[in-house]
Amino acid sequence: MARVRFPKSFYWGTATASYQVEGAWAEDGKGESIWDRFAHTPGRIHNGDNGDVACDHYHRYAEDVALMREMNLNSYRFSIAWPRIQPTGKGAVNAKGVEFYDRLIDALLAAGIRPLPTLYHWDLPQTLEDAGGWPQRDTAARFADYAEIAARAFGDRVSHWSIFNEPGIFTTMGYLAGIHAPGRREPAAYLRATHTVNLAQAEALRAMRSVLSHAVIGTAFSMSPCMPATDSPADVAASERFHRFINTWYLEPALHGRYPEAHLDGPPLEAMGVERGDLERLRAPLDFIGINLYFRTIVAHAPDDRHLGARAVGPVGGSDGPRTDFGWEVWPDALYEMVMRVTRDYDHPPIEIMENGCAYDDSPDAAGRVGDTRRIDFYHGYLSALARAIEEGADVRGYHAWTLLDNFEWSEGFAKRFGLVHVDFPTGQRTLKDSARWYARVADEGGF
Ligand code: GCO
Repeated sequence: MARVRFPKSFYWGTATASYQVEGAWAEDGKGESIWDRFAHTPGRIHNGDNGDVACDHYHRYAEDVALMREMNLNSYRFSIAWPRIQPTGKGAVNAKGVEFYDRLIDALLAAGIRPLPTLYHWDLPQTLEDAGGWPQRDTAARFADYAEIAARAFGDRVSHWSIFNEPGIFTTMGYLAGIHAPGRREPAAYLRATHTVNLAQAEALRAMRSVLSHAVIGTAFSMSPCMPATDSPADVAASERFHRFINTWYLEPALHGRYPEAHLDGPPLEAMGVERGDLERLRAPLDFIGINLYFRTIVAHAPDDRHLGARAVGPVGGSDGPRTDFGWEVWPDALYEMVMRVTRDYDHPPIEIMENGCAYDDSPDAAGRVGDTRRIDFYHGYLSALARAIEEGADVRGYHAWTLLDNFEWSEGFAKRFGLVHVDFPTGQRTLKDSARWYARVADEGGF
């Protein structure tokens, strides 16, 4: 008998992203994306890796769907590569790109697995970046066009959608820190990008709704509960500002048509390029809130930071829990805290956990077995915390482990393995890790 129980109708899934798994980067008419360009630029990615082939999911998707079936999963969160659908980010549709996702969606449905596509997991068509990228307001309109194309193409079989993946991360890492594509370090452009993305989220939602009145549409937000470094009033206040900034910058505009009060001097609307009437335009009544969560964040007052007056301190996460091979602290309560905060602040919205997982570098032993007990412990802890939140009233509909396959981990290349399934990159061979077998039992029994 299971001890930790989940609702009967719960979605058990895994998540992936197009650039991280598909490969086939220049096949069947696909256009170049900012991640193709970035990864092909020497010095950008650990070990000079790139996603040209990655897990070759583009060709091996049927095998991957069979693996999910073997794992008793009933939801698959994947992303659609915009440059497969519109190679230059505007204009005519590339039929062959659409056909790939047709095949994938049909295979999932035949296996009894809900397809949950994300429209944008960071692979912007390079042509649009050449025209200014996300800091350029017009990109929002281009994105809404693409969202409508996707809704028309797949909406007869897809009921649940995610608009963006982690808008807070791709804007910060891509336009401010320059660690992700397109690799720009431009504070002014970054501020404008955050506003374009918020506009794009709302315009895409409206465009999709015009075609699919009953679709269930959300976004996968990167979230991390903020905890003050000390109980001093300054740290407590800083922690709250930081929370508003990292967790609600793309959520408050959608649900309430306003930017959160995160900055010391209020949101820098002018620098963000906010025009008259925009705040109303930002409203996008999402049907669910998607949460991607990996760790908690410890925050201290930072007098030298003139924007937020706050900064994250210490290693990734806190200093009390064990660490993954990425150096991130394992702190299961973070998931409980975040889900409960969203539940309180937004009046019990439907929630889907869109990503949660860990990197451990375990490989097959001589007998071909991958004994990744640390990953089982991780999921055991986070799922227990999630079950507690559900017991206390959170309306959580599904959980997606990040990730199905070891894959291309952005600037870390193939060095960080997050998969439930081990991939031998030279051959593409897949091996279920012990964690995959454990997760399969959890999905089958609805708990553990
Ligand atoms: C993100 C992305 C994933 C990552 C995962 C591990 O959170 O950065 O959504 O694509 O691979 O989070 O870092």
